[in-house]
Amino acid sequence: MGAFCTSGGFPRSRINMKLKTVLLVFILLMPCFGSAKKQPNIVLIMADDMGYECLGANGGADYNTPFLDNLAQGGMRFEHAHSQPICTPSRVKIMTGISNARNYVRFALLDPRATTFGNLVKKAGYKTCIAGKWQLEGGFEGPNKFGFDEYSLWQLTRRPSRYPNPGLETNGKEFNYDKGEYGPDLVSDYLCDFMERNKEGPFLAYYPMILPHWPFQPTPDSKDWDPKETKEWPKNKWNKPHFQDMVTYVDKIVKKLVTKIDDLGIRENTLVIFTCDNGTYTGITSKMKDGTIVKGGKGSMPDAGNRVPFIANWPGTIKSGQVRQEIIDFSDILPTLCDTAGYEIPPNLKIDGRSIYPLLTGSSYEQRDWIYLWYARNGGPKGQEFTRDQRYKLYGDGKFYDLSKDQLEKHPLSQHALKESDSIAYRKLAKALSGYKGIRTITSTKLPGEPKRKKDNTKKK
Ligand SMILES: [Ca+2]
Repeated sequence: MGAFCTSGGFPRSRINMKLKTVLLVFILLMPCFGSAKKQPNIVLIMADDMGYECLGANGGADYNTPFLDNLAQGGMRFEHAHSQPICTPSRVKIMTGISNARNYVRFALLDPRATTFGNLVKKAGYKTCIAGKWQLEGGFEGPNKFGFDEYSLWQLTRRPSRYPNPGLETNGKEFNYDKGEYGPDLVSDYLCDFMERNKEGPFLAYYPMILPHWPFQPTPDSKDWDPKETKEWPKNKWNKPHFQDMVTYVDKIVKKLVTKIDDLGIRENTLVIFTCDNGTYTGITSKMKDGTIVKGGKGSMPDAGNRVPFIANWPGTIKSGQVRQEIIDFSDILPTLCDTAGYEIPPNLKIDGRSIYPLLTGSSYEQRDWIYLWYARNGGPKGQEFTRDQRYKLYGDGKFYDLSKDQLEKHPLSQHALKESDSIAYRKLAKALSGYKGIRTITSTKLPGEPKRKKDNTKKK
């Protein structure tokens, strides 16, 4: 508009000069803008009840996980990653970056006062979505309050079937499916759609999978799949072949998501993490390629309960073919995601985790000497606890193990007859453990101001 060109009464030649100068500065700065690091997308996938032994890349012999094995080969695979022994404790820890000792209330609840990686990464400008299993209360608004713009979840407001013909809650509405749909297909379709709509990024897609948790029953790829099935199978029908089919389906869905990321042309700007919330169901026994037999240890403190698969893949940023021995803990995920997003965690959150972003990206990383785990399924004042490194483990009750010789923890070492190397480890872990003395201040399974609960659902068998 002419009015703009002559506003302020400047002669036209002076304005032209100014415009030229501005243009020149802009052109000079262009390369800087062009090369500015784009915030990467983050896809965090967490299987449900799929222990370390269920991954071929970890040496598992009973499962077919070709895509996950390739994903590990193309990036980083960790041999010492630890979750909590069951669902809610792990979900709370991974989402908040804080030890259960400090913020765990009870099973199937995420404290409404908690801050999650969804809340933080959103502040860094990310679009956020969660799909899969919720089981953390909070109603239709829960996922939004915890920082997720969108969701498609099982077990948010009710507990219908999760596999064939499931019921889901998607963005404030309940949906009931009855045309042979499979829950894991639906929630992963939602995530693919979310990524497509937000391919310009940055986005966070958090996928706490529904699979391969019991009930062990046919997937759409099983010979005996019945699209008319509406029930979750009772325990007496569960079997290992169906569990194996379900693990194969986990692999298939991860492939679907990563292929989608490829097709969108954003693979090199997307960090993909695959892990699991706890060990395998106790009724499943698996063989390793070296002949070792592993009994599922869900709900327990030894490795079979909380040592989990962990893969990080990011072509062009994470060097391929790495197998890492650093020990990592579920509280490390939140700071890692914040670091990836370039978001500084407010110090008042008092995170227990340590970011592994420098390790992923090949920068200098000060590895953990130990991790700490506190666990009580139903909350309350007292829990089991241990500190450990890759080899040694010391429990709060004083039991001390050398896992390199005794992974099943059958033979505690006598503290009075320790070899020098055992003794050094013992002192280190005892000192770490003493740092957590008195840390548990949550003594009730009720939230402050919460009305009397009817029946505690955790008492259900
Ligand atoms: Ca679980």
